[in-house]
Amino acid sequence: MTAAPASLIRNGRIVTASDDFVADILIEGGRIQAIAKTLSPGPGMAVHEAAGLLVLPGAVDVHTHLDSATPTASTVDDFAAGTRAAAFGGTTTVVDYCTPPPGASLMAGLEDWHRRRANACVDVGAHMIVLNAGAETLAEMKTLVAREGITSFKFFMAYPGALMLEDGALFTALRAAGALGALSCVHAENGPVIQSLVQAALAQGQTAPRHHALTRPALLEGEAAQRAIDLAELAQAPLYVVHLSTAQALRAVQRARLRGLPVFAETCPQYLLLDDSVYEADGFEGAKYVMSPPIRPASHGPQLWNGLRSGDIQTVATDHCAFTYGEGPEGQLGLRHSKRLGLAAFNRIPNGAPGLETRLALMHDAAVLQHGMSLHRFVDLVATAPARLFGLFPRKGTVAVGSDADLVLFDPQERWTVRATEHHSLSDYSLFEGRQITGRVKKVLLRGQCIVDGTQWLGREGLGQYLPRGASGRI
Ligand code: DUC
Ligand code: ZN
Ligand code: ZN
Repeated sequence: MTAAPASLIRNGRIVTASDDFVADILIEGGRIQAIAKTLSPGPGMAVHEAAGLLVLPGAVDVHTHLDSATPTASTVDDFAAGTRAAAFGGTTTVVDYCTPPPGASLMAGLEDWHRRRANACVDVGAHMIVLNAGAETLAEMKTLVAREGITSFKFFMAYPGALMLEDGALFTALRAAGALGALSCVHAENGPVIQSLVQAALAQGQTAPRHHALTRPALLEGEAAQRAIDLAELAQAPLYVVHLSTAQALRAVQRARLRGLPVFAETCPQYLLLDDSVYEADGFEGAKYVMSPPIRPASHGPQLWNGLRSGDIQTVATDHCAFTYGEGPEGQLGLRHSKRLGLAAFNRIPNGAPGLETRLALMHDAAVLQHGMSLHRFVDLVATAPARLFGLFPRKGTVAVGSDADLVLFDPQERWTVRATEHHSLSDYSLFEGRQITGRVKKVLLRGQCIVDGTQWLGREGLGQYLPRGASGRI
């Protein structure tokens, strides 16, 4: 694959997790070749004028489900659509969850994932979801780390009978991952108790979307997070709690970190910016917000912001797991991607929502402008820390000589309004519809190639490369 021609970014304000200065950036061979106060373009070299703009590292989203079959439906964004949406939102690296089909080996699941990711428009890595802890699976985990550059695994404590590992298997898998130096990602919700609450709700005829949230109480995330932490400590496994949404789970993480345990946490914009009043919407509208964990009561958000401030939560990812609310224009996308699968009962509503395109701008607006965080912390949350934790730093997640020239030219002052009709996901709604945001992605470079220029798409399917990842870095 040939690298993009040499180019120059001139006069941008470069902001990384640690630095903030105005300079020029010379790009050659897809990498950053030089950063200096003034650099001269070579003959015919493309020059991107960045005066007045921030130059940020391409954002890194370490939690997506593209072209993925879930127990109830298939996500609507394939790698082409999902990563195009990512690019428009300033995300140039995605680490996606590979779910092996039921009964398939991890290697077969990975092969299938590689086939599906071949049309990605930005660079992609994979985490592997582990559905059992049998000897063959444990042996495959070893091969994935050593040979395939897959250095993180996800274990579910929810969805009994489908995705869940019961505690003994979870402990075995954690121990194996820890011994391999891999990072264990955990979906922390108590699946069996949720199942009991769901059955009780349905037996009483409670079928509306809001019962999704009512049957997955915050306590059950806190309980599972603490259990996962305890099991990981015993198993000597570094742990990463994905999509953390509650004060209880955060307290469990904080207690562990105070004791010096290698426990990390991720949250998502929807848990920081929305509250459970979304489920009071008319009719079936609440289905748009059906995800697991659900959107929580308003008291949790401020505590999650405190967790970001204190550093107990290190990353903000999207959990982009997009479905449609309708069935696409003239029904062309069909029911298999649609929230409407759950019209009759909330437990049949596909779990998940889109988010890839809005994360960077939302977090700039919310973290920097509304919560007074530094630009450095913002960059760390959406790019640097995820790159470090998932073995991609310093190739990704920073602006430095030798790093991939994945760069976002960002106007910190432009005001705009989120409209699903203008986004690039195949989903037909946004969790943040109508929200006014200050700060907008203007240009995006992937390994030196300009793939987004304003509203213009200059990228292409298949441009994204597979990212074998190294060992998780500690932060
Ligand atoms: N967990 C995820 O991480 N994504 C979608 C649904 C779920 O349960
Ligand atoms: Zn999950
Ligand atoms: Zn997810």
